[in-house]
Amino acid sequence: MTDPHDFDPNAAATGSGIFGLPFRADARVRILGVPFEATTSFGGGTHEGPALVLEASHQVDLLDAHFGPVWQAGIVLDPLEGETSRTIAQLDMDARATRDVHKIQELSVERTRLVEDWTRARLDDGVVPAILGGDHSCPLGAMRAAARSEDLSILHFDAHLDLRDAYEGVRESHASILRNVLDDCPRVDRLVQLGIRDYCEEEVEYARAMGERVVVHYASQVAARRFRGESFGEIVSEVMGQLGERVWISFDIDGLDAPYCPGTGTPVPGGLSFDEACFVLTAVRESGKRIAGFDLCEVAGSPWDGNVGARMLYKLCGLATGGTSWT
Ligand SMILES: [Mn+2]
Repeated sequence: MTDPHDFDPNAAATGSGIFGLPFRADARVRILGVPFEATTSFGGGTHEGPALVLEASHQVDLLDAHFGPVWQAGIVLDPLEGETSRTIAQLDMDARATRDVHKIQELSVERTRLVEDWTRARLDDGVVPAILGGDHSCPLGAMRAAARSEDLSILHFDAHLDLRDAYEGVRESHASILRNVLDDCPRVDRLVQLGIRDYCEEEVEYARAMGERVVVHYASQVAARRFRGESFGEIVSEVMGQLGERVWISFDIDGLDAPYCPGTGTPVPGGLSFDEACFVLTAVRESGKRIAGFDLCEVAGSPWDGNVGARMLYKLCGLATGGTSWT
């Protein structure tokens, strides 16, 4: 195959690229694997997330149920042995080898700088940047780059608020990511959180103190509204109204119910089903919002975890490129 546009989407995946796709210089989505998990508190393995998702991606059928032939837009995962991912992998190894929180923080800051530089270059190129973690501290630099000169709303799927001031002494922790984004990025006008069901007092108070800038849809409240007869569609319409016109999607896989992500660092029962999460993504598309970029984090463990992660990644690519269903 010489011209990557001649790619046959009906054949079994043969290429080694993500989703079995050939490399395309004109790909509209560029993904950076960030194999970093220095601050994962319980259950390791998220530094292997990019490799796990890459391997599982070869079994994803390319005509997506919600977003159609997403592959046509071109999706490229920067090589995991490429310079940026390799440097980050080394930082991750150094960070996991030490118990010194100052050292972990220092290495995390360097990781964030690399991610920020990479993302800024992709935005300058006019392609959609995507971060594939790694733990949820990984996309901080990406959101900073995306919110540098334009307003940005963040749609955040997670079991956790991730609004801690610092966690285990490390500012750039997975449990502090959204607080860091709010602190570092004045142009982030809105944070809307879904799937939330595991948090501490400090975080709930912080979210409240943020006023309209932070909207939390606690899973328990969403469930109660549905039990009383409101439809999920009505609730999702409300969520769309809370987001600005330009959106970053930050997707911690543990926003999904635990059976979809048993190997993730901190699985929590309850939360979104796969179908519900897909419904939210299609609502974002239908609302006509612009996707600035996205991240998918905390995928770890078994081939099943990789499978779910790869399928969600493909849908996120579909949303980012405006794909629509064929059925
Ligand atoms: Mn989480």
